[in-house]
Amino acid sequence: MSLTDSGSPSAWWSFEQQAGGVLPEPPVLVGLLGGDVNGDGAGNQTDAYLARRATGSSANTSNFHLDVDLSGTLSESDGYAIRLRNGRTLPC
Ligand SMILES: [Ca+2]
Ligand SMILES: [Ca+2]
Repeated sequence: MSLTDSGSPSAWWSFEQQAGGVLPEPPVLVGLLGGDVNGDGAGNQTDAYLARRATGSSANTSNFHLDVDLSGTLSESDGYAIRLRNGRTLPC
């Protein structure tokens, strides 16, 4: 399986199987957008709000997606990183 980065600010990768086996479906596209903590495909004020609301908490199984700097705690630095990505969207 190969991984191809589109090179865009948001990340779209395509996976292609190179040898052996048959993929049951057409190639899979996976979109990742830093700062899109609610997974709606856009970095916006909702993401910033979610981060701000959780500031001061420890990361756990229900809020780990808000710990964008992977520090183990939800802090202003997470909110800042999320706000930096405000306005970005995944390509359709
Ligand atoms: Ca979002
Ligand atoms: Ca953090």
